[in-house]
Amino acid sequence: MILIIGYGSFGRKVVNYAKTMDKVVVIDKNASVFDSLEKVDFTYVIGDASEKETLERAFIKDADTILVLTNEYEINKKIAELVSELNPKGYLIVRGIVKYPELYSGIKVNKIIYPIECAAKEVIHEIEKSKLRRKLMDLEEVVMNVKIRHHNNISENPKTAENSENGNGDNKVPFLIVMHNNPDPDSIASAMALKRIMEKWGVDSDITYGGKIGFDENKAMINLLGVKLTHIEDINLENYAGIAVVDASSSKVLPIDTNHYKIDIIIDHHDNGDLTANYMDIRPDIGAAATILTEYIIQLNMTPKQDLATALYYAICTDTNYFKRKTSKKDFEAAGYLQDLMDPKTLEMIENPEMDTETMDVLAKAIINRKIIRSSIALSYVGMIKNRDALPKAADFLLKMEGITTTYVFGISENKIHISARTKDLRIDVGDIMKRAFGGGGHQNSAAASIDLGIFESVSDKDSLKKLVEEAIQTKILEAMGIEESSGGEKPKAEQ
Ligand SMILES: [Mn+2]
Repeated sequence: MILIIGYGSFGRKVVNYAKTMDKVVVIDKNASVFDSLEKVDFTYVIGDASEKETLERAFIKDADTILVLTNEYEINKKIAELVSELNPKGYLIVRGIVKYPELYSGIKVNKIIYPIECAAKEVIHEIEKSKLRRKLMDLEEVVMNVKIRHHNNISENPKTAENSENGNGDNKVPFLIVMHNNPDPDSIASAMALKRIMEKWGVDSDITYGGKIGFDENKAMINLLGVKLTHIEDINLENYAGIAVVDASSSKVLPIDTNHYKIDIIIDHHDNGDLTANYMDIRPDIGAAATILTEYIIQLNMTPKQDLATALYYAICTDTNYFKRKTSKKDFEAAGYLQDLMDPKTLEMIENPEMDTETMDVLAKAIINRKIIRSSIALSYVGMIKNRDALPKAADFLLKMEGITTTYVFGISENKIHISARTKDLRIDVGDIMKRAFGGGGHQNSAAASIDLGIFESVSDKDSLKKLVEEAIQTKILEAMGIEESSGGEKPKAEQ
């Protein structure tokens, strides 16, 4: 039972909510406050709650929660004292007054609430929402302006319009959404979301990318969710009136010449970008661009369909490394919202795609050919490879071996030696090692590099090539790690 003392304007509001939760008993000393009630759907007692008799009439001992809400602070204090005496186990909530922070000192009160503070916080929350609303109005305006520009282009240039009717439908679509090179789940999901938002406003868009779709998980995501992407090589940029960029704000990672093509929209969460646009929402404190787009979708009252919800959820998971990397409150909120809407079965299939036989071969070779240095470093040459994505997988895989904390896996593809490095040893920075040894790069725990095969290219004998490459790469790595080769190896064969 909830006992509420004080049926003024504030008490009344609280009673309205509380009666949906539990049985409610109300005390007020003024009988007239109950006069206006059309229907009495709670018990009330008329009397002075600072008197024991009144509280007993209101079954004080049965109350689980007691709220003291009158606006007379001295009386609230008196009541609180009496209540804590008569029902010491009840959860006691009292109305506080900012001016008298010490009012309830010495009384066992569980929670003091300040109605004005609560109202102010709610107002702040609304201000935040209005900012987002305003932002989305700006976004809509930019999108609509592109639509108009596109329409004018077609009417000014009837020849291209004709072409479009003759099967070349490209210029029927005003917007191009550009993802960064080698797009990751965050950029794919963000592009999907922006496309849906534009659709809501009646504007069509195509999604493009540069580089390639690496990783089986990303390929599975695109296939299972039916995402339509076009490679930049198959896109005629001149056909589009507007360009939007998601999950990127740096010209270095985009497949288009940003000096030549003006960007209309940038939505990103990376810092240090060099690009600008009419509409920019760049928030580096957020863990994933998908979080920003989820916020948009919620604000626009669009309930995302299962495919989009799954994509956005997976994007937030991967970009925050399942909430272990930089994750903001907003990322958790967005993921919480999406969790009810996404499809866990599809997600499971995306996260555990079937492995192709070549990747399995590379993993097998990485295990068989491994050389262990100083009992914790594994180096492995896997020979000729078709799919470079197998290297990071093999490097990850070797890291699971007992005692191994750092791995380097390398192989040859298209006249280059590719090296993938991983470590779980915090004292080792493989990003730095790859940079110093081969001019590569990456993070402390994962990095990669590629170098030209150079003079080795002329070596046609497989075994000699293996020996030469293995030796050259190993020497460079150990040198960059500051390990003297003669003292490091456990298999003498590896050191000759
Ligand atoms: Mn991202």
